[in-house]
Amino acid sequence: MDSGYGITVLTLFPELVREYFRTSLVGKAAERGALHLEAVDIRSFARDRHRTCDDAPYGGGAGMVLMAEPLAAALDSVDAQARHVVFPTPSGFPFRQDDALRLSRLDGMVLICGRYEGIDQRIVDEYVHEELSIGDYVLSSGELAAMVIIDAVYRLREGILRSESVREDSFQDGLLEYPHYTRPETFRSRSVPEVLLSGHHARIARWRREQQLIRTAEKRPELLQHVQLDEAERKLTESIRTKERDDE
Ligand code: 6GU
Repeated sequence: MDSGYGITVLTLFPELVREYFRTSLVGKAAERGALHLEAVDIRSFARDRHRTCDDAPYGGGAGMVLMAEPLAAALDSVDAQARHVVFPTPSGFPFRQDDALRLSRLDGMVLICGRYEGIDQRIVDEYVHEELSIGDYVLSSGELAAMVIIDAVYRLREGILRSESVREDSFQDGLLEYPHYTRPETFRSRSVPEVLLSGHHARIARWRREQQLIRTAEKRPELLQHVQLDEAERKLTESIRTKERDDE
């Protein structure tokens, strides 16, 4: 199964990224030929004998900035002008499930891992199609964010290829997931909810939907704006939100 989906990561820590490729499920998918993975060492494109890849920012300030020249050489070596280039950065647009789905429908991507202070803006202007942030906190460099993006994208890609259901995922239907249980039936005097043992599929589906609504209303009420609710569901979530306001 070769989908032709190609992922290239440009990084100063190629061993870190290769270890992820080697150890994780995304690596197993690559072994099956479902996608192609590559980590490119930016440092090997440095021009001086010290292999310098970063320098102090013009205008002053803390930290170091990835230099344009090694990065451009690394990008050219993977034919980045003809590919979709993603720059993970805390200053990017928020990365969400629908971005993962959109990226999974392309034929691959090139990810640039910078230091958190950033990369020379001229590289962004010349090569980058989108800047994505994985959340409102700052990481010291882009590798972990790139791995997060790759994981979210490749599993959807596999889902599409195997026409496997990804519909039940959190966020795929705009709600958080319902709780899961497996054997044993009682663990430290905590029993599995009765309904799940009933074999009554309609009741189980109703209970799960209700749990999703309760969890979402409690933890992520802002997500409910984008979800179609019937009258009873609207009342349920509203009662939770009212209760939370009263508890404050
Ligand atoms: Cl994409 N990169 C870094 N360095 N920090 C982040 C981030 C990305 N997203 C959130 N924090």
